[in-house]
Amino acid sequence: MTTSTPRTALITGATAGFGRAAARKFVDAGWQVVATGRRADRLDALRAELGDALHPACFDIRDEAAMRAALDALPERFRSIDLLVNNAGLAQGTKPAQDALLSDWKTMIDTNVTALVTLTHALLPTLIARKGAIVNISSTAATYPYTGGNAYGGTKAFVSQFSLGLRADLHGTGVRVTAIEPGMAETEFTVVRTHGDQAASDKLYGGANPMTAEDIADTIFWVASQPPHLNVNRIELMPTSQSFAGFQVFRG
Ligand code: NDP
Ligand code: 8X3
Repeated sequence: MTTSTPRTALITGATAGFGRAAARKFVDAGWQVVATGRRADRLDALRAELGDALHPACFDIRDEAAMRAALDALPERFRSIDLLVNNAGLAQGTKPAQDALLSDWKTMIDTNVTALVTLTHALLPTLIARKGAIVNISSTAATYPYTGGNAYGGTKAFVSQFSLGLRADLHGTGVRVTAIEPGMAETEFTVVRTHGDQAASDKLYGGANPMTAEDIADTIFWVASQPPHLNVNRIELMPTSQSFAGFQVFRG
């Protein structure tokens, strides 16, 4: 009988939404998963649900020292990371730039950009050694501006361009890099964006038949399941109910 060593994914933001659905998907498919997030109770519940193929790592991704301590504390069998899924992220606020809170902008940049590059930088040696892969969760907001999208769209444009830049730099290493750019998907995203307004979230998604967390988890898993000679550079996906509108014109 032969036994193969399971591959290991580190998935950030695994306490909700895409990240939690992805953790379930990968463990169900035989992977080991390091699942991160701030909510320890959610991570503990996921560990109870998925068993010892899941290692919970509880830290605020903006706290570099906590991130490094969590990586240093990984049990031996979870240290050989083959796949980094940079998923943790958020939008904060829906107001136009002139009415937005600077603190919201800084939270988005610290989480969606600074933390993402810090973790990626820390794991690059391991990923190169293992000819691994990076999947970065960007957004349609990276490409299509909308009112109130300001700094959020800026952070996601960074994620998409950073992904392409990583591809260029990692040329010849065997490390694959993908940016996934989803449109509207129902998760806790809008409750977080509105600082806790569940009614606003229900209104946004109500009747729209949005994508689900599982749709995105399936996409992440499909990307990770491609053969080593094939790199998916970027994927943009939307619910069928969502499309594009025109430019706005101000007449004074
Ligand atoms: P959720 O709010 O459901 O999940 C976000 C996850 O990110 C949670 O697990 C949360 O964990 C984690 N997270 C946020 N801030 C931090 C932090 N400071 N430290 C550690 N973890 C953090 O949203 P989604 O699943 O929808 O979002 C996942 C990603 O997908 C994000 O990058 C988002 O921008 C992107 N996206 C979402 C879309 C959507 O329509 N839903 C569309 C396109 C992109 P915790 O709170 O426990 O720390
Ligand atoms: C989330 C999608 O359209 O709310 O990244 O920006 S959107």
